[in-house]
Amino acid sequence: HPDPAGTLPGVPVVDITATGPGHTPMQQIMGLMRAHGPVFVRRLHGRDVLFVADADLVADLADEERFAKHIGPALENVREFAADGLFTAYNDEPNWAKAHDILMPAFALGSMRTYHPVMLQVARRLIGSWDHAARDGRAVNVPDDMTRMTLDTIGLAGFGYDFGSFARSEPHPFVEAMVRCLEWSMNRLARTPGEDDSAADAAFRTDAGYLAQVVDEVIASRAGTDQSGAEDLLGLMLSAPHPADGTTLDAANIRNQVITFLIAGHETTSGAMSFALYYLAKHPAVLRLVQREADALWGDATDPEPSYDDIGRLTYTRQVLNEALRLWPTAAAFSRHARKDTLLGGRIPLRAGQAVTVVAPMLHRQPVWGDNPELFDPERFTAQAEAARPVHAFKPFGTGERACIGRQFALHEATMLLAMLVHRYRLHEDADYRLTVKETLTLKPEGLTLTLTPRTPADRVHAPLPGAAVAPSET
Ligand code: FDE
Repeated sequence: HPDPAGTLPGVPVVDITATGPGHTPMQQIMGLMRAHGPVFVRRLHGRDVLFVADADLVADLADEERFAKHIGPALENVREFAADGLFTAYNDEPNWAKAHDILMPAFALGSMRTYHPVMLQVARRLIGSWDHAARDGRAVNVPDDMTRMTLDTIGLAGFGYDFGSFARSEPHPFVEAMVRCLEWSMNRLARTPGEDDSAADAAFRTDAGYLAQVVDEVIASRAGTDQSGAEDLLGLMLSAPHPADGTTLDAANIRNQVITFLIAGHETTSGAMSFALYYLAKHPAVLRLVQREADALWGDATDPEPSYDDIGRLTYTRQVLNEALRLWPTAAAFSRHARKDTLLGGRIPLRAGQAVTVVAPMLHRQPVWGDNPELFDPERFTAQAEAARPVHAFKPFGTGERACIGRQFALHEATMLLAMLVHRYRLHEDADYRLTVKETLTLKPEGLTLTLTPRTPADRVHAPLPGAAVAPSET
């Protein structure tokens, strides 16, 4: 069996067979890139993967004429439970284009108006639970609560289904099963060829069966009712005809889409909000600026009513989120393959079908980001700074026609929640906390806790926003 990657000119090959990828394979890849540079081949049990983070090579990979999304081994494993759902469908699988065309309108920026009230409703559940914790002087577990929030949001906004996560002391069993499925997908990559782990596989099948069963309940609670007015994802899937051929999605595909959205729509977004809160707690000056932005909108209101339009005004909050996604893009890697034989970046020969994996956390630390890429600095995302940077230097949402369909959804949800939280609470970090990034295919700050105290009018920031027409009054 030929070993094409190993013969790539000037590309180092690093064999990790002796240690294996461990439980944090992404951070291992980051470490190897720090040692060997932003292009290398990782060899594991004789299987090679070409990883790149070099900004010019990533820009080249974004060329849709020459490259397309690749379903690599990790996504092949996820296919075992999400099949031809949008995230894991092959490019030429007819259900990809069909579902994409039917669902695109539901994710256009304007559609966020529809989801806004539900996002707000769930944000208030989280706040209710954090108010309790604040009163009792109890620390909150940030990633757990962010996951409650994002699961309830995608469930309600997408499918009209209430997971009721804040009424449970433990995560919803759907989350636990799903996380185990993702872990299985990741751990299966580390097996030696021919190695089978039938206990793990059996547990996986039980979990995958449970996911399918929950999803069937979600669908059943809707099917049979009149869907003609339903604008959410499930309503569209059950009723909207494809613009070209007038057919609707079949039942098996709808199930795969629901599983896909429940996974894609909550793990990644909750991780992004968790990292943002981590950095805010560590950077009081930045926190102060986010608070100023929220205070300018909502003043001393004890229960502000953020409007849809308010979220578009939270530009600094959005910069903070982008900067958190730069350092820890929660869907950290995506893969591309060559459509035909080509030279990547004019120098690395690739055969048709050969795959390359983009390592976003390292792309986001390349020299185009300046001399201190490890430094958390939301000023990197002012409109001016963004305009000065190559467009493909920031890729937390993938690229091209297979890029994240949920991007606006995630950003609207996360921006609103962050602003509401900093408006309401002072955030106190646990001084002993050291960032440990947990990997379950997606990334999370493991065990991050915060303690909260309610902000009072005296805590409000009364400085005008840059460019604000009217300075807020003293009270
Ligand atoms: C997608 C996505 C991506 C791409 C991948 C590849 O290429 O392979 C990425 C990178 C992402 N995504 C990311 C992210 C981040 C965040 C925060 C998110 N994401 C969020 C979300 C939400 C929702 C709902 C979603 N998301 C969804 C989704 C989907 C469905 C997909 C697939 C698309 C196609 O068509 O392919 C994605 N996402 Fe995301």
